[in-house]
Amino acid sequence: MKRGELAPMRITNRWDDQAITCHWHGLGVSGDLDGGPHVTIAPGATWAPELEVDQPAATLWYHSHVHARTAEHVYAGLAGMLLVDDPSAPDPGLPRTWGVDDIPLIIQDRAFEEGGAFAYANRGPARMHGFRGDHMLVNGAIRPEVDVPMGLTRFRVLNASNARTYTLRFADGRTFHQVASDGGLLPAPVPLAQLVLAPAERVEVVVDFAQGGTATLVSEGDPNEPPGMMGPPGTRFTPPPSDAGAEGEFDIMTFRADPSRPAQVRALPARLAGAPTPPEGPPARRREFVLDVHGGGGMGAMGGGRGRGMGMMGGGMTINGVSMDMGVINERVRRGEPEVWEIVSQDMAHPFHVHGGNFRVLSNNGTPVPYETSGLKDVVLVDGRAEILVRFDHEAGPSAPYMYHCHILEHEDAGMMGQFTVAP
Ligand SMILES: [Cu+2]
Repeated sequence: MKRGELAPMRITNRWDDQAITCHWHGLGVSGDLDGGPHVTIAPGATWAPELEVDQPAATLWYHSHVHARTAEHVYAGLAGMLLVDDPSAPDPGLPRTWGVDDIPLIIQDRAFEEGGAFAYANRGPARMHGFRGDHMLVNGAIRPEVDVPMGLTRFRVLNASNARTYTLRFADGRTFHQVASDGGLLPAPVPLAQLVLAPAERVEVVVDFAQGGTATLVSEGDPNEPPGMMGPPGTRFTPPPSDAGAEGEFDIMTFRADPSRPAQVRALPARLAGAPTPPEGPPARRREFVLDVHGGGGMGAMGGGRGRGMGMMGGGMTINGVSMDMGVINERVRRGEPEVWEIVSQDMAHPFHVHGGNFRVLSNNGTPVPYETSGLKDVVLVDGRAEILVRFDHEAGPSAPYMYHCHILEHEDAGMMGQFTVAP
């Protein structure tokens, strides 16, 4: 999509037995166009919204968002990457030849049945901790290899996994530069040796392959994954071997610098045009959101039996003590008014996502988060407490409200989600 255009979309549901939705994750549009749980597309039906695109260039995505079915839908494949370009912004000088030195990487973990179909079971530990597969897929291929030019390559990385948080780095330890986060370009490239990418987060990074050879992208294990949980019951876990060899580390994919492909871009720009620090007005209000996997008291009555029994209890996960109810508006927000939201994660880290616009992360566990390294976000991984500065420029009425929720999809489906309206 291009900034300034009215993008006509057509989404047809070819499933014959269940409704879907199409949520534009990260796109600033009103609630009726947002594709949340209320905007369902019946089997055989077509949804044709016109989306007014007015935001900086960014790497976004889209996915089905039916309440209590999102994990199953995204796992089955109802997700994709969505790019917004901004023709009115100055060219930042980054690699931009699509498929050559500007490459999308949609990272997902999957488990397979014997016949090759995706295996999925939302029960037991997967219900409590989220589902993790034992194979790494990038753009739908298992641990692929890709040839890149002998220069700078830009990767637009989306963690489209249901639950797995990655800590990404290269096996050879090379430094790379982050140039964008969820909401678009950072003010300047940020050098990194590794980065954490929680479910639904995006980063754009630039990697230098001028030295030639190969580089393998690896991840550390997920701190949210309970010990011994390696894929669903009944599937064989075959841990992918890693070049790096560290405990819990695994390969994601390999890049090969191709001497026959000359570099298109050799030098990283010092500044990235178009992302000044947004003004920070005084917040009109503070709200607190407490994310709880144990539900509204049910597990407490069981003596705090953590990690077991959620499925048997049938209890919901909660935000501020209540599970998602399609008929209840949990918060009412005024359009254009900055607010500070404090997100509290108990027991494990939760990636908190807000519909309707970007936010800034102000602090994480009391430590200020500089805008220069974080940029505009729509997902923040919270392990403890985080403060975010939100402001909504579009409206969402009670018939199609915005959502805030944990983006571990099994948590979202179990009720760790709430609804809010935005009105003048
Ligand atoms: Cu969660």
